Amino acid sequence: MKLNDFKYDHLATDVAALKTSISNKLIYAVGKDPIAARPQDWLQATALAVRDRLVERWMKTTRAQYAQDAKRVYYLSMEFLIGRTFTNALLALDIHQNVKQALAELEVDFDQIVNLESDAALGNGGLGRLAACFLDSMATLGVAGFGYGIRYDYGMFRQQIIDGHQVESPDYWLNDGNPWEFPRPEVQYRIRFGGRVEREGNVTRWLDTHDVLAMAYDTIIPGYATEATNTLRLWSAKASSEINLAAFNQGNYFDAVENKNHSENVSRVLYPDDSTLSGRELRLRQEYFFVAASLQDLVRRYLMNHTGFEALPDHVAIHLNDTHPVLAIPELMRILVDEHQVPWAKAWALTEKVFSYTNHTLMHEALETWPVDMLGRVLPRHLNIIFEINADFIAQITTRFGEDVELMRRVSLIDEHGERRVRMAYLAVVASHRINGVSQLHSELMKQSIFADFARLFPERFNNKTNGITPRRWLSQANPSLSKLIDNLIGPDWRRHLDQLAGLARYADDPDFAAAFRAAKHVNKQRLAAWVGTHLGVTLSPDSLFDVQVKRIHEYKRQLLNLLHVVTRYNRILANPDADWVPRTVIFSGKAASAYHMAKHIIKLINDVASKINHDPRVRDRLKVVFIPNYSVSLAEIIIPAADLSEQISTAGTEASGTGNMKFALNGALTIGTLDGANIEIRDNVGADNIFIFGNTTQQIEALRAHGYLPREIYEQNAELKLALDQIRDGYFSPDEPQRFQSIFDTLVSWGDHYLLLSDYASYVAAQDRVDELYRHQREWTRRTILNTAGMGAFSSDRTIAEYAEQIWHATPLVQDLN
Ligand code: 26V
Repeated sequence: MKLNDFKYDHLATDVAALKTSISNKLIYAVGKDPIAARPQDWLQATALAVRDRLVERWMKTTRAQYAQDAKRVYYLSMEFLIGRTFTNALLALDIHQNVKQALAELEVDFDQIVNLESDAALGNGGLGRLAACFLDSMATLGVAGFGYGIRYDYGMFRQQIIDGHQVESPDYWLNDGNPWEFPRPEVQYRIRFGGRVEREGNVTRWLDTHDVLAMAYDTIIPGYATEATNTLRLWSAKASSEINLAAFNQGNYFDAVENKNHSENVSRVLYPDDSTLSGRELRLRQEYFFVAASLQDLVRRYLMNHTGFEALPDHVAIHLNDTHPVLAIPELMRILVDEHQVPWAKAWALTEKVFSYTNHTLMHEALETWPVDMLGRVLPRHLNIIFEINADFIAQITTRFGEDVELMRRVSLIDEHGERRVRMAYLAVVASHRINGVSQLHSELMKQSIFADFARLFPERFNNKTNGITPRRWLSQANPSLSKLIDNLIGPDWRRHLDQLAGLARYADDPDFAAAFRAAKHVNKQRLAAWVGTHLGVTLSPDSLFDVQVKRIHEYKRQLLNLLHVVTRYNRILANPDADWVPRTVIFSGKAASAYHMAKHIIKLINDVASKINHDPRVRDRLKVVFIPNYSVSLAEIIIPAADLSEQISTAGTEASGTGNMKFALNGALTIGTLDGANIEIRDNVGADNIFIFGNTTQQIEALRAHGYLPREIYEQNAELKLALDQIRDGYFSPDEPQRFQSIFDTLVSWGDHYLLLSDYASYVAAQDRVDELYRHQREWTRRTILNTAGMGAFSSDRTIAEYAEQIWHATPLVQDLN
């Protein structure tokens, strides 16, 4: 058929057209009579109607990419923490009002159906959410970016709090279907595992493998205020032979499908532990599974209009989001050398130009290494290739530095202490032309610590790209009341040019604007209070100061330090009930990895402290503590805009960047924080007077550790701290089981206090006193919150992506002429 003959409806976005589309979808796609349709059916129908309106731009973008032979950026990530898509799509199409109106005319409650959408929670925390913000910004900037990852059947577990304990249950997010994805059964690749390697002269063959199929599912990623529209392609495992026919014919139906189930397990569930590497074989198989599918896919796309691989780095950039996709490196070498007979040295030169890598943590427990034995069993050819890369690298070092055996041992891709293991981060560094950290501090520490030798070997490769967040989701969508206020003052373009928020600064002293800013915050606090009232049956006063710490529960993030302040405040209130207290609501939310016992114990302690304080009649409205269960992207969108105070209190040198810190400050919360990660850059941008900085610096922390840190002395010398810790130890908060929190006491007082909470306690409590003092002066408080929002322009992920595109990927945005 000629393209000219091809006709389809160009879909309008006025209310009448939307009404017709939604009605058609309900009847013809969902198959429901409007009389019988449930809200869930209306959501499905509306989502499909909205999705249709994205498809046209999507196809135009794909054509433009081909026409311009654009350089594609492939962002490989084990995690994409997308959250909900519906309102995001409405914003991209600028049809929020019209859809709301169309639904109203159909007598459907817009807010009700919005809240029925389940989150795509295909990520643990910061790293996965960053990947989602980056997709949004790549599309918005017109970078030809593709996300590649895994379509987990089960995302991040659901957290319930039962009797104060975290209880996990599976997150089957696909229960109601996923209207945003397009299954692509025609896009399937064979993924090989196991087997053996055979060499014949120059030819290497990988034989007798056990195969799984990877099938593509595409999700549209719309840009904002542009027609540019990208793709997130997620892979789902399918058994390579549906059923075992021999078993089936003998009537063994269960045996017949067993192999199918086994193969398909590879994309079954997201690993929910982001604090330690458990080294499980299934995780390794997941990593290879999605990397191998993605590389076959992108090589096929490249070869569609290029011959030979000479030009590969001009058209392909592959970004490794942490080490999880690092097997892409030996996989590309295998494709080039074994399948396309590119000479090894040539293949390596291409590989180095194509790859770049971001490190997201310095925590030793989270750095990936895989046992050589396991890797050899699962991926024998890749292990050979890694050994060969290592041999070349060590030879290169020898040429440059002579036979420095210590150096070789330190930088080898193989850790030879005990069981031999492959160091994935080193492999990433050796193969990437650019390596970045995620804040200025983190990028410096990375060069001084885990990659010190490599920073000397390849100084030109190391650079910083401070994280950012998408203002579309994290201000425009999450905070309509503040967004409207900003629109009225400076117009709507800040959504695309966040620097324009600087224009708010000159209104910081304007009493009318300050009152409106405060009112917007109040609306958000009421919204959260209503949510908590409905879901948890706890009454919160929007007039109290909302003090919020939401993030994964981890010892280094120091939720316990926050809790020590809470207990201290409680004791002070009891000791001095008639003083003029600033009422506070302290809000926690976050998940603990299921195997991380201390983190789960911290959750129990938070809940026990909350229950004691909230039920103590002497406290009344002066202090409330709540733990909000099942933290998620969509909960963050309600919690963060309601915060007055943002808790960013990690031990200096441990939080690589943080991105929650940015979301809070953008939404007009003041930060109480350490000089860690991006907090430092937030201080520089919002002004040191407008943030509560406390605690030891990275250098001071290092010095304390080096000179024998003695937490017990601090405990003995600080009466308020001692009281709080003794109460925790003696069962004051756990009368039903007085010993319950002995181990938390011991961790801090007797076993070294690894994250130095006690060394920062006094300074933290003093900072909290300054918070109270300022909050009493509402005008001054509000002035500073305005200056926070105004100062956050630099933390748009658009800025971050522009830097990546220019300095790492060398990818110029598409020329967008789609009309
Ligand atoms: C680590 C691991 C380790 C073992 C296997 C499973 C697994 C899964 C995820 C992770 C991720 C840990 C790294 C991470 O999330 N880092 C966070 O990255 C954010 C974005 O750059 C940054 O803002 C946070 O400070 C950093 O903790």
